[in-house]
Amino acid sequence: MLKSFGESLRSAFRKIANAPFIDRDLIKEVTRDIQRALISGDVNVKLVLEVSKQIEKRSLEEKPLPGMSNREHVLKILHEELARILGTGRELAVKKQTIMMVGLYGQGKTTTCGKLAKYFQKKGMKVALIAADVHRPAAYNQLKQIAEGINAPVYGGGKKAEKVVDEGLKKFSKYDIIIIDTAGRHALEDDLIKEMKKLAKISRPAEKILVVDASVGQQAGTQAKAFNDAIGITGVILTKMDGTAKGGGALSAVAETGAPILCIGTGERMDDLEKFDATRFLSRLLGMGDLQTLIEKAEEAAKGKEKSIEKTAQKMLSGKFTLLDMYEQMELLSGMGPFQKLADLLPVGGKLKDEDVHETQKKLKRFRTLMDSMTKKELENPSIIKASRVKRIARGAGAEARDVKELLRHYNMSKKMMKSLSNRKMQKKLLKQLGMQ
Ligand SMILES: Nc1nc2c(ncn2[C@@H]2O[C@H](COP(=O)(O)OP(=O)(O)O)[C@@H](O)[C@H]2O)c(=O)[nH]1
Ligand SMILES: [Mg+2]
Repeated sequence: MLKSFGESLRSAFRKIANAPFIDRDLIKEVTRDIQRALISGDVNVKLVLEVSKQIEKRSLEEKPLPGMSNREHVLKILHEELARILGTGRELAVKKQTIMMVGLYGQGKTTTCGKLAKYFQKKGMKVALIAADVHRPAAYNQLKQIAEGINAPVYGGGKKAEKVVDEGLKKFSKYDIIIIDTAGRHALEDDLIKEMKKLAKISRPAEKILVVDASVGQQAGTQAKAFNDAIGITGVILTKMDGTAKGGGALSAVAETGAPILCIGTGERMDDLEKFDATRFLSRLLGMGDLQTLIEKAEEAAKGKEKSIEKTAQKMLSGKFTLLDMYEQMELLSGMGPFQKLADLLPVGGKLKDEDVHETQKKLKRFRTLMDSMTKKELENPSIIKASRVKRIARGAGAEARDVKELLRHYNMSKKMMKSLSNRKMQKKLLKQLGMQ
């Protein structure tokens, strides 16, 4: 009999999994997995906390779409929240304009200058390059080599960045697109920022693009903020997405500046520049594997809940009933809307309407505190709790003696009910009410 009872509960639980009700524990667990996935993808911790808080809130407040399980519901919200921060990206306008590239050393600025030049050439634009990284002689040579490969003119070689830019702009005034490659530093330094500001003032670029290596990670947000504060970033290009990095730093950079991702670099060749696809980016960031684990974990959490329903049901029928059982039962009932049928039979809950659920949850909190200051013996056999123990428990929980008495009254009532359930007639009634007989 118990087995079939368990089976019926299981199938009921499957229904619950699809019911318009979200279990708080499940969401907490899923949210924790999401946090783990995002942090391992290099997303800024503060941002992760913000996002997960929002996911938790929305998951609890919003009802899943019809036909959508709770798990899918939470995942959908996760996707929406991340997409909201990330945006859908923006395509660079094909028009006459000056573009200034900024970023720290080695992020891929010079390479991306060449890629962008080629991209605009393919759109039929006349493109020229200016090498404003005057601090390293090799930088000019590097850009020259890249420019040769794509047949674009380049101006550079001077000692002062402002002068080079000024002269370059004049020289290329007939060109459609002028791309300015600037110097980077190993870290954000004052003179780098000053130089950026001067160059932006001289060239008045329509686009000020921050180039960020996908593996930069949490630092990306800090970098982006500094450049944005100095010159105002209009877009982000994420490079080295052909590597193993998940690019979570980009999420932080975008969140910090509000500037959209323009495209992504996927290799060292001049053709390795791709359109940004937010959904693809997000599934990479979370990892399909991670998403899979997330779903599996959520299912396991569901199974755990199912087991506890089964256990409680078995105890109900066996007549053995401790304070902990009562607590578990209340917890179950206040968190399980569709279990109203079972609730009808329990003295603790009766019919749990929304306001009752709220009341029960409040009571649960109170009871939990009281039970925390009880000994194992007292929890298992509350009949030993006499006046002196009542006083001690109340004191330990920072409560009044009458609170302990209320808990005991509640327990005794529940226990009586459980006892009566253990006779055959009541069992039959229970099963009938649960639609199992
Ligand atoms: N795999 C890969 N390497 C890249 C990409 N973009 C740039 N690189 C490499 O990164 C290194 C630094 O690039 P560079 O353009 O000199 O960076 P800069 O210091 O910011 O100008 C070079 O070896 C590039 O070939 C990319 O999208 N994928
Ligand atoms: Mg460079």
